[in-house]
Amino acid sequence: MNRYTAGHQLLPASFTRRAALGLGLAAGGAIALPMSGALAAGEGSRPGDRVVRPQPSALERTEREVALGRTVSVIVGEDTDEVALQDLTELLEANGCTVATVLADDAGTTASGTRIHLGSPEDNPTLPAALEVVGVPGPEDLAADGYVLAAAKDKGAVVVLAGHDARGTYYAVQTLRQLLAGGTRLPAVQVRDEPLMEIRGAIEGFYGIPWSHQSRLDHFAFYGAHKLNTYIYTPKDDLLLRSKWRELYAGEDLDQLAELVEAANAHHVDFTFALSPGNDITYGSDEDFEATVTKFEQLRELGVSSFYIALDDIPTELGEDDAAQFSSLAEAQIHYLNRVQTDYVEAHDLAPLQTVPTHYSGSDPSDYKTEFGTSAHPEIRIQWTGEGVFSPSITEESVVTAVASYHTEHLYIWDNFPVNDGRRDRLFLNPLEGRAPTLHEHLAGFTANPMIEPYASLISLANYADYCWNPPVYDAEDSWEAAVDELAGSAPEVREALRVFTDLHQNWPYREGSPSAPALTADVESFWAAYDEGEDDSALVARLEAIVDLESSLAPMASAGFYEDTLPWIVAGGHWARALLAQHEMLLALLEDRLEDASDAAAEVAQHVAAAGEATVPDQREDGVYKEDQIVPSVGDGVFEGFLARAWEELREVLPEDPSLPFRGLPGTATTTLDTYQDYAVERIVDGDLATMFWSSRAPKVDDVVQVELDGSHPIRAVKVQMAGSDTTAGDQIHEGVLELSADGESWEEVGATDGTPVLEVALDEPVDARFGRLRVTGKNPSGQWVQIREFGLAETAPSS
Ligand code: LTM
Repeated sequence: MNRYTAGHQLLPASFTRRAALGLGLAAGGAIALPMSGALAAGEGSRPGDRVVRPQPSALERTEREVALGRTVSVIVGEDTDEVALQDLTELLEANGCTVATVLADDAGTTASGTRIHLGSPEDNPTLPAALEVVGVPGPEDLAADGYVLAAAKDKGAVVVLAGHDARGTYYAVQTLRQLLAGGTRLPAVQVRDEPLMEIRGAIEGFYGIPWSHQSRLDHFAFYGAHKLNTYIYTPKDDLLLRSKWRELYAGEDLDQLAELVEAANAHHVDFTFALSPGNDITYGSDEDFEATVTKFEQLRELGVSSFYIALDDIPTELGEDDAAQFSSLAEAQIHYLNRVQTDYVEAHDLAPLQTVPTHYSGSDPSDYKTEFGTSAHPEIRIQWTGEGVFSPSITEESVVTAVASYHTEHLYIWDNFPVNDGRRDRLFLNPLEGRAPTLHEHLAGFTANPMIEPYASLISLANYADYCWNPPVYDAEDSWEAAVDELAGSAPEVREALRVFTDLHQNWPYREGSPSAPALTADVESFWAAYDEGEDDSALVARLEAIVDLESSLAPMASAGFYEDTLPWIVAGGHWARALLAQHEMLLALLEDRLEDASDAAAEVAQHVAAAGEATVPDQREDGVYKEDQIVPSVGDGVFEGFLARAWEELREVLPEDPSLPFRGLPGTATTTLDTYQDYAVERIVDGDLATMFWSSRAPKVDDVVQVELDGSHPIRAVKVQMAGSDTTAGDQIHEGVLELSADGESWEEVGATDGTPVLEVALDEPVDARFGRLRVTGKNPSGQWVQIREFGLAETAPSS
């Protein structure tokens, strides 16, 4: 049982992610502090407990807790960070204190009640004496963003919130908030804390609907509270960043950018503006350099002091003018970047220029990387995505190699997690894993490329906050549990419901062996084990009912945005669960030999599956036009489909002619000329399981084939090929191909052709004697899309669905 759920279990089978994965409760990545009377031994953390996250680099116990009392004087210098002061005042007032702000010069005469000394050594002259009173060294030796928090009794309570700098001061207040946990008693601890990574945050760098203005504002507040300090603005489908990058912002767009910059500053988040001119820039052109700095000037006037040129996903051939001036892409790009760095960034005393190169993954040296790295101005910050575009793990070894290959001292990670622009039907709600605990020794930091759904991305961003601050102690499971609880709010039943939901979105397809809906899978497996013994197992039904209920049980979540973002998936999950509940009825009826009831229940399934297959997720493509209801939300990582397939087999055995039975191909073996991505082997297209698939690792070429061979020749009347992630949304598939049958594998008869949809289904009036069926590529895929095939079946009877 998980410590957050003690006494509140909804489901008979333990439903937490940790439990579902068979993990014990390891030491956490945060510190839960026992408070006098607040926690009984072994009870663990619950709402109101004092947990400091990200885990501080040093937190020591002191002799006794300190009560703040009702009257508090906050002593500040003239230049003490205003945001920190405002946050602190609001925090104390919300916790029931009366607060007065006292300037350092007046502290001796005016301060009364508890004295809280707030600021950095540079802005608050009362700090040295106050630090002596509380008996701790100051924050001068800490890294940027570090702080000291300590308290003592000295004719009343004295508290020091001393930042190494303004942001550190603000972070000291965030830690105080966690320590007070809604009250006015400071636990018996002192904190000396600093981040191990300098850059910690997000890069809004995905394709698809850019985040809403409100969600960005909410993100900045979340980042501030979680000590994330970076946000890079570069949504691929903001047309004024890419296709129309030379145009300036105007009207509401400009007003909103101004508000964003202000809000980011208010939460001590560095707002970086990243332009993507690479699709049509002439690197050596004075006009394009002027267009770049004119655009940057517009943002600088709004208060932006950090700029970025994104060179990812652009042509690798130089245009005519550049080809005449430069001998390589890297040379041309560096000419341009260095010019921006020296003539613009340095001229205005801005933060060093940042960039992502065109070749941004893989650690091995290449001509491009060597030229890019050795010629780049040494101050330019360079992003890298790891060994792959998506990197299941990032090891110290590959980072060290990448640092050498790019010849830079300023490498930091563009981490393509949890981004879902390549799988817009999916949510990735699994924890951040696989980043080595020592990367801070070689890197400046991480920016996560999040999902198109901003609030659904907050789970992983909380993980990044914990990881980047203190990688050696990062505990993915612990951090994940805390993030889920935070978004759910304090109600135990909502926390439980959110775990039921997140369980359905745990699979990250870019990591081999990533679990699929682990708690649901466990219940499904128990169900089948019992069924094979002629018994029912109620845990699965309880879970399915909980999934049906999610639309109402998650509505009161603390994060309303998360609920709204994920509603299409919540609703689709309900339809799947209803389909399985109907099948459960069918299976029970089969067990009890009530064949008519079984058939009736089976007839109900199709309507729920059809409802689950409706496109309800909006989308936006290169034209920048937002469209409702474009994508079918994918829920359950294929486990619902797997259950369905097995249940149909049970029905088929007893009632082989039942009209509800779906199409099923004859047994066969599969081969392909395409290369295979990870373990998405081609045999999966004939395993009868729609939850598994073949995935190519490249775009198909003309005459590539995917082929199925039967055990011998059969009179074939129907063929069905199910490509892409679902039957209703086009994606990775063979876009241009013909379906052919053959008795000998040599002479082929064309019986159908693709039409751009993911399902190719052919019913033949006259049967064709065939041992082989193949889909042969006849044209290129758009945008170099790869190929996914879930099932490829040849049958002697026409499909009924
Ligand atoms: O990863 C980089 C540097 N660029 C793009 C991203 O914009 C995109 O979001 C991800 C994930 O699809 N892949 C990229 O190549």
